[in-house]
Parts: sequence; C-alpha cells; structure tokens
Amino acid sequence: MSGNRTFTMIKPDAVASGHIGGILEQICASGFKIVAMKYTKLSAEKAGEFYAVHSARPFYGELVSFMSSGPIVAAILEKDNAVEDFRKLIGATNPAEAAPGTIRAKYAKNIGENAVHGSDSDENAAIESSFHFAGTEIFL
Ligand code: 3AN
Repeated sequence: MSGNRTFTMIKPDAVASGHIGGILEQICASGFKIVAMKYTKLSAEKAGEFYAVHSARPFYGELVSFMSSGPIVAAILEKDNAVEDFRKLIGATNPAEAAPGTIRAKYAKNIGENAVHGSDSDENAAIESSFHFAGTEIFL
C-alpha cells in the first residue's frame, strides 16, 4: 500500500522570486495537509548530504551550490497516495516538459532551478522528512 506522506522543499529560485505563497496555495488547494513546515537555509554540507544519492552525477556540484544559495521552505505533506499525487502536481523535472498548470510549469526556471522538490518514494519521503524535522516538529 502506498503511504500518505511526502516531503517537499520550495527551492531557492522560487523563494527568491516571491512564489512561496502561490506554491503553498496550490499545494493546499490540491488536498495536501501541511503537517510540518520550516523556513530555513541549507549549508553546502547539508545540501551535499541531502543529495548524496546524486553525487556521481555531472550536475551534483551545481545542485549543491544552488540548494545552499538561499533560503528554502521545507515541509511534510499528508494526503492519500501522497508521493505519487505530489509528483503529478509538481510536474516533470525539466519545466519545459512539465504538464501545463503544474507547479514546475508555472514557477520553475530550468531543469536545475526547478522551484520544488518532491520525494520519489515512500522510503525517501521518510528519510528526507527526518533529515529536516524532529518528531516534535511534526503535527498530525
Ligand atoms: P526530481 O527532483 O524530479 O526527482 P531528480 O531526482 O532526477 O529529479 O534530480 C534531483 C534534482 O537534481 C532536480 N530536482 C534538479 O534540481 C537537479 N537536476 C536533475 N537533473 C539535472 C540536470 N540535468 N541539470 C541540472 N540539475 C539537474
């Protein structure tokens, strides 16, 4: 059975462009409940750790420096079938390929600066949530 939680970040590009409100509104209007949220900034070290799975990819250095370049909003979201439904809501990694109306189609600049993160599996949603939040910061 698929789980009911996913993890997201509103990335530095979307925060800097003033899209926190628009993105959160679309997330909530799509039936996701925010159960944890913080406005924070990743150090290069923390960003590197978060994206360690991509460390062999050619864009890793760029990704780490971008993700630590400015503040982000991190959140845990709850909804039936959360991981899959959230990935549909955000659209393809490359905004040029993202379906119209999706968050990345509306707000992302390019494949690297792509406005939002969404976990790709229930297992990663749990790992990523506990990377950013203590149990006492999650409100069900
Ligand atoms: P997604 O975030 O859609 O799951 P992944 O897991 O393939 O996509 O990539 C993780 C992150 O790495 C993306 N959100 C994006 O910021 C960055 N990224 C992926 N592919 C590229 C690329 N070709 N060039 C630059 N950055 C990339």
